[in-house]
Amino acid sequence: MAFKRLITSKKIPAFFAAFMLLGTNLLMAQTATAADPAKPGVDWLNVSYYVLLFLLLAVSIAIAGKILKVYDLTQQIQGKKGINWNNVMGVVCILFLIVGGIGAWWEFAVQGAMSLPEAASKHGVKIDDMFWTTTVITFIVFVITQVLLFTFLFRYRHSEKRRAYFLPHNNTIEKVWTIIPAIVLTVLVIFGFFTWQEVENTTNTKGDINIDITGHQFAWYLRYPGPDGILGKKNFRLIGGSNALGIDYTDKNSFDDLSADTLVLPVNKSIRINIFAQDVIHSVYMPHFRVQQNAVPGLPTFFKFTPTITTAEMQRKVEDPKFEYLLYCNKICGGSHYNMQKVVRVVTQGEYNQWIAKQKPYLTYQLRQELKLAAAADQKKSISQNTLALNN
Ligand SMILES: [Cu+2]
Repeated sequence: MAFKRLITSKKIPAFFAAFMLLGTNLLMAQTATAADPAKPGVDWLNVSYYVLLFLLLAVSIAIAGKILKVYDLTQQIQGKKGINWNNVMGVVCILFLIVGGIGAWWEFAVQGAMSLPEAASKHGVKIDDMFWTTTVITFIVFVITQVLLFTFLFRYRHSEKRRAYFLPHNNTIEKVWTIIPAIVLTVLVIFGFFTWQEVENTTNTKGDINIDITGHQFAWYLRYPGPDGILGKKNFRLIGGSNALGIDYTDKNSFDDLSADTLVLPVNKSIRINIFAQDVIHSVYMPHFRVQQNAVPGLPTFFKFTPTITTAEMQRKVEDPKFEYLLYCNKICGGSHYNMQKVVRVVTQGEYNQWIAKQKPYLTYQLRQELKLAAAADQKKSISQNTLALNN
């Protein structure tokens, strides 16, 4: 009874209509904003205009609903039938299916291209294959179920002339809707499993180039190995003064390590990024390379990938000479989280060699002085301790 009351209440069609209108209005606001290239970002004036317009339309629908209700009641007082809300509901369902279908298609056609930029790494192509397979399968299921749902709501709406067919149980239907989704989901899960195995490639964890990426509120530190190709050891206890990463200079491999502002990567070389965090959780996110890995304090991780398209090539592809790949933080890590990004530049091996030759050593003059002072202080301490011990 409660369900019948809900179905026959005029609130449902009003809700459907309002929902469709909100969607359309927000999309219009977005298109209107995007249409003006001189104004990047969200044009809030435009958005508020459409939000107000939406509220106005919602109020109008509510008023129309009230008027209909009054009309309905007067008809009933006069002994007439009044409005058949079941028919109204049925028609609204069909309208919702048509408008919703067009909306879903519009969303895909206009904004689909924004969902994933072209993959610029070897494994990215495999991730995209998986993504599109899943999208196509779920889209087919979506279309079939929505068409059936709303068509049935319309076709079998309540009618005085028809008695409902009572179907307590049907084994065939149970089998079909259990076995088919089980097979499809198993295929998708296995596909995902093998793709992930390949991406992680745990049999060979070494990269052609090893780079440390350390997140802290609110920036990324980069450390490249020097000519020896090996990154020196780190120890969080040594963090302090100019030694922001806590590099251990008892390890000779640390002496030639380099610091860099931009993450520059040679194309078609396997890159291993070692991921660290110094305070809270951050996340290394490079959408074009389909790379995302959490940076967790106290839990060093790594990710290996091979960039395949240089920045210059991508600039030509997207017809934007200012295009840059970016490294973002993808965990909301605090107030300036939005600012935690770095330019990533993929270059040829020759350009990379030129660039790396210009990078400054992490061991700066200031850090050397600090280390000398610290060593001297240590020495002084041990001498005074020795003297104390002798005196006693
Ligand atoms: Cu962050």
